[in-house]
Amino acid sequence: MLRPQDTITRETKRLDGMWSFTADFDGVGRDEGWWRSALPDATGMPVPSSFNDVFVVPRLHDHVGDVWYQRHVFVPRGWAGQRVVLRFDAATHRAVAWVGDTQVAEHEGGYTPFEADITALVGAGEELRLTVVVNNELTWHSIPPGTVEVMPTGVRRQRQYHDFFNYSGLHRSVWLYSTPRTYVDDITVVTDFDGETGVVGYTTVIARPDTTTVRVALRDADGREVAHTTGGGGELRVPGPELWRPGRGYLYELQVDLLDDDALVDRYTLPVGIRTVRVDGTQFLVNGEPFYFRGFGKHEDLNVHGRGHDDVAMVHDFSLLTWIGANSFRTSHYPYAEEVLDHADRLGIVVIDETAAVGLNLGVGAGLFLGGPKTTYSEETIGSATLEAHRQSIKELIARDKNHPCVVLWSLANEPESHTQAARDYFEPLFATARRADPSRPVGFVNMMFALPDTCTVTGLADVVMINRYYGWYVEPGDLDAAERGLEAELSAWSSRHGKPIIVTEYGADTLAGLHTTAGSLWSEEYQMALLETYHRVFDRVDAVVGEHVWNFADFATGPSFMRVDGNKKGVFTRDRRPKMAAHELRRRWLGVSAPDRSSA
Ligand code: BDP
Repeated sequence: MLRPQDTITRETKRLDGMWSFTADFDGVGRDEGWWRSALPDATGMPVPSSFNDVFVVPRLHDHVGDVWYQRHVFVPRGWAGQRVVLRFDAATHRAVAWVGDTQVAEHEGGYTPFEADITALVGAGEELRLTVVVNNELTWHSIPPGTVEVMPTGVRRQRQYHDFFNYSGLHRSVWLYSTPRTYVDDITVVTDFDGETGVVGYTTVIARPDTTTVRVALRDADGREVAHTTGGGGELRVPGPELWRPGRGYLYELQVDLLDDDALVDRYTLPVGIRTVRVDGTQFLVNGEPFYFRGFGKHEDLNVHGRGHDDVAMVHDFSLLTWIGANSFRTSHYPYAEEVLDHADRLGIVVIDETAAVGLNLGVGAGLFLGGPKTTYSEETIGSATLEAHRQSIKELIARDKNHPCVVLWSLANEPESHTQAARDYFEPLFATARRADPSRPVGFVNMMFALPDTCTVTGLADVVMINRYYGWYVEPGDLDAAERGLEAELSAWSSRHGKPIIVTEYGADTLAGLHTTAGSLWSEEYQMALLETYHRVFDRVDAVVGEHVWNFADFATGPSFMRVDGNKKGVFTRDRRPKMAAHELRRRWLGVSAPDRSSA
């Protein structure tokens, strides 16, 4: 799905800023038709943001149900004769949108975009009323799953099976944009090499092709044309290309022109990085060279903003990644804003792109903390309806992110139950869906400790082994000798049993910034540092390990739990992005800079 874009034939209007907002505490808005007029008791709400933490209202912080957003917008006069589209970059977790009195869109899934062609409903120069209801309830049929409990007081409470706060709302930009009536609807680019020549394969989808022809041109970063051709699909060949490499995100620009005779009908431009990704034995190859992942699992999480996208915070996070010497991260545990992937493309930061399928494991959530059902895969829990939502989330993720050179690997789920035949049956069709949607990238999922090398039924479907391990924390807490032995034994077993590259996608320890102890006890900065050092010694001894992603980049908000003190504290940075001691240790390991260091490197 192409992003809105300004070109000679297209225009965008970003609808960010203050919207009218009402939380529907009584759940009456849909019956009362709130989209038909001004929202009752409305207040101002900034978009994008999570609605939860902007106000100091506990009831809103914990609200489970519908919230309503509304604003008026003018369709520019200059858009006469154009196609007009309304686009939401994300509405977490589902939404219905109206233009005036007419419903125009309905979407399930909180982290992928959706849009509606509203040309027939609006005229250029007219003002329209835009209303959207966003619902944040997690059920057995949603990705991620959860259950909603109605308390004796009538208050609805969300039970969830994942370890981060259920931030909700319009988390990303909303757009009105124009295209010509005949337009470029989609582009897919896959790059390869033929000897010293870069090959940019492309296909296009043209809406209402009529008598049009497609002309494509590829320009280098200085704007010089390096190749061109015509046709709805084909190949561009680039002798001696500048490659997109980890650490150096060189981007070409593909210009797709739609022509009627010689007249330009539509134009869309796409950044293109020429690179390959392949798994060979226990190696993960980028451009044919072994790549080692250094970095983090992250969250889109910030004080007050919640999960609302913010360019300032994003650029700062990337700056910290560079400072510490990270070359990659995982979009744990949901697709991140498209701006994030654009920036990773530009900087050459490698991304493991994950769906929002987290918590498909009742052995952990229900068994340990929540009570309730313990059979993960069943029609009463994670069943065929969940599978359909999951399949759709994979398709939408790949449709959105397929052209980003930074994305090298799809992660279909985080820590699902994966030691049973039911798990294998559930995941087989999902791997097939991902491979059909994108034959060019490796596919995997993130394994948790209940499924070991000889009992995991799903790893056989994956190209890489991604595992989260907490030796020295949840397992053998405080005993780093035992942790070292346990981790090494397990990694060696994964290596000999599966012969695939291993990325340790999570390892870490909760750490209270400022807590120092000579004994290096749990929760201290000393312990976090010692634990990371222990893991690193082991990683360096196991050849098949091709990546280390510390959990987590920064401290983040969670739901209430006796295991959490004001959120999850496994960050190497605090929530306001100050380094803990371990950050200096990572910088030493990843960049060779001795800690602490005051140079501007
Ligand atoms: C892992 C989960 C992650 C949690 C982490 C933790 O993948 O979402 O935040 O554990 O417990 O199991 O800190």
